[in-house]
Amino acid sequence: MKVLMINPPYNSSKYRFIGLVAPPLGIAYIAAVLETDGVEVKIIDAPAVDMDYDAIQKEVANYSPDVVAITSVTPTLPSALKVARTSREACPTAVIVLGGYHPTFTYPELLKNDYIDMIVRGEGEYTMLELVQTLQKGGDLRKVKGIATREFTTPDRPVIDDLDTIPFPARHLLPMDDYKIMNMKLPVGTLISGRGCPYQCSFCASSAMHGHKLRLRSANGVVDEMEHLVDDHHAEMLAFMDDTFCLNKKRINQICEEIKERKWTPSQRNS
Ligand code: B12
Ligand code: SF4
Repeated sequence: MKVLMINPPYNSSKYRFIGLVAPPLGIAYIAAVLETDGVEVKIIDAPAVDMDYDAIQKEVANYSPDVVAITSVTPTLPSALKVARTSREACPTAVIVLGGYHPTFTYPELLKNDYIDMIVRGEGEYTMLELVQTLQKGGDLRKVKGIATREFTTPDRPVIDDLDTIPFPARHLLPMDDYKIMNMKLPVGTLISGRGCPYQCSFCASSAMHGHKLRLRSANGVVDEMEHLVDDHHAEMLAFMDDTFCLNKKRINQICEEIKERKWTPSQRNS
């Protein structure tokens, strides 16, 4: 099976102004899990490489994937829909899947578009894996938790309890040299040390997605990933993209202790 994952174009003058281009960790996590099962995966991060709709459509036609999987938050929805529609034109046999925060909560509306076959709701790692395995074997999609089609909606998939069991995001599929923060010329690495938040600020989507709960990775696993970013991707700046990185002081201290115990600082490692 060949899966093409796409972060659709997003030309925000605000983010251009502050010089922020960050990796789409969600689809990179899903890609990593698919790869552990031998699935061939490619990622197009359109905002990072300035790819327009025509170029994406050509890539879809050339790659001829079995599944096109597109990520979307609310502001990128129009762009995600355009990528879905043009992907259908370019590769009519591919199953077109949308996932991410916006599709999770608006799937009945989105499925009115006949160029979208399926929505993955909630965390995508194991839903996509099962979905791809089921498509490959010709099994019963009604048994895959966390999806919606025009014909049926399956029960929610419980959130992943132990985040340490997921592989690191498949950054080797991303254009790592194109990411930057505040236009700085420093190679940047982003990571997530936990998911969710116990609070419920009215403007925030976190608790709707994850429940009112913060799940934390172990300090050991987080520092392993920091090492991986510095050693394998030459990151000189690390940015945590958590909703609530500082909420659990004990775990922050554990991360600091773990860094001290390993006797390194990023600057020492790069010298
Ligand atoms: C880092 C970040 C940014 C960065 C970088 C964006 C990027 N490239 O990742 C910047 C600062 C640019 C940014 C900007 C904005 N952001 Co922001 N951001 C985040 C943040 C903190 C982390 C994203 C992340 O990496 N998550 C970790 C991964 C593992 O989770 P995930 O992306 O949700 O992916 C999982 C599932 O959603 C699902 N999934 C996702 N995509 C797909 C696709 C398929 C096919 C499948 C099957 C599944 C799937 O599976 C993934 C793995 O489990 C999130 C909050 C959060 N903690 O998630 C907010 C968040 C995504 N941002 C949000 C918002 C509102 C914005 C802005 C609109 C803010 C603004 N007013 O300008 C802009 C929109 C810009 C844009 N194009 O995204 C909201 C989106 C809510 C919504 N309604 O869609 C969030 C959820 C914050 C919140 N808690 O409300 N953001
Ligand atoms: S993540 Fe931040 S904004 Fe969202 S509910 Fe928690 S504290 Fe509020």
